[in-house]
Amino acid sequence: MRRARPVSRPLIITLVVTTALFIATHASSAASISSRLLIDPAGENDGDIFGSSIASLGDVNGDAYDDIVIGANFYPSEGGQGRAYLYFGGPAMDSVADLVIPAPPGDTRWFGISVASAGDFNGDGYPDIIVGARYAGLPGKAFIYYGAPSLDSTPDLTLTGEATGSSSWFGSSVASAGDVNGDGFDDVIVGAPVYGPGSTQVGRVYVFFGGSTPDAVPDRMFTGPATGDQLGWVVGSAGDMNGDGHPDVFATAPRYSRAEPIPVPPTCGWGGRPSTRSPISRSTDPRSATASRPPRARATSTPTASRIWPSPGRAAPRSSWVDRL
Ligand SMILES: [Ca+2]
Ligand SMILES: [Ca+2]
Ligand SMILES: [Ca+2]
Ligand SMILES: [Ca+2]
Repeated sequence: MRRARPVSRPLIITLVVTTALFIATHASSAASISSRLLIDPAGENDGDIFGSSIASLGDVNGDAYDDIVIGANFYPSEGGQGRAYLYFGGPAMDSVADLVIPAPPGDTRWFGISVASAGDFNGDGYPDIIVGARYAGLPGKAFIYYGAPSLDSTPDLTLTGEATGSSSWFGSSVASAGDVNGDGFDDVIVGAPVYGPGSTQVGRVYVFFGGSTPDAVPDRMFTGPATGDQLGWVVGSAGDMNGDGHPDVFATAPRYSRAEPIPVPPTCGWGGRPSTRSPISRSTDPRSATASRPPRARATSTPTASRIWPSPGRAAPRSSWVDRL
């Protein structure tokens, strides 16, 4: 099993101001941080919203230097399809994009509204890239590009939101989830914050398990419990919050209302781990607002799905959710 190459962790501070990227680096101690401009890429056109998203990718091309991706979801201008740009690190790095990723053919509006590392989704040793396009049709899409010394701008896997007859904004948020199910392949999480039959906008987030030949079928889904919650505005890896050796994930529901008649207050994330107990079907979980498809069978290491609820009397965050895979 090949894993992602370790990513160096220099102290890097990034600041995006309009179309300029400034990176401060070189730190021998917290008290002696100096800074200098490394690169300051700019968008191709006024109004293309270059810099609306940005992320570190790790070393996607295997040259031992970490790389970044920047989104411009209005490219060429407002109402356009969008673009994403890769900049390779290195001793001779510059502000010229090393790979321009155009919006894939078809209706892929707002391509680049979210960008992130996908971890090593296909387990080939190179970190991969995920780019969201929340107005790619009504459901929205997210595209995964595999890293390689000669990576290209053709998506290797396309993830599509659910068809409900209204927008779901699938791809508004994307992130690596880490290897939540412990199978040796990194996984991704995608948010669809306005998902909801009948435009209820409960929101839903999806976890897709990586693999040597991964598919585009979501392996876990978590749904906001009430109309207007918009679960999935922000998604990401939470590290290993509960110390069980498996990375956890989070998602936010910024429109959650305290006035909602929810019998148990929400908590804040999902913990990944291989199954050591009987799975709980969300379709029969009375706390689920929307029945979910049953988990896809895995040959090994099938996670479970059961929510972690706060202890009686313990205050719980109101803007996010906790659950356990
Ligand atoms: Ca690199
Ligand atoms: Ca990879
Ligand atoms: Ca995995
Ligand atoms: Ca954990």
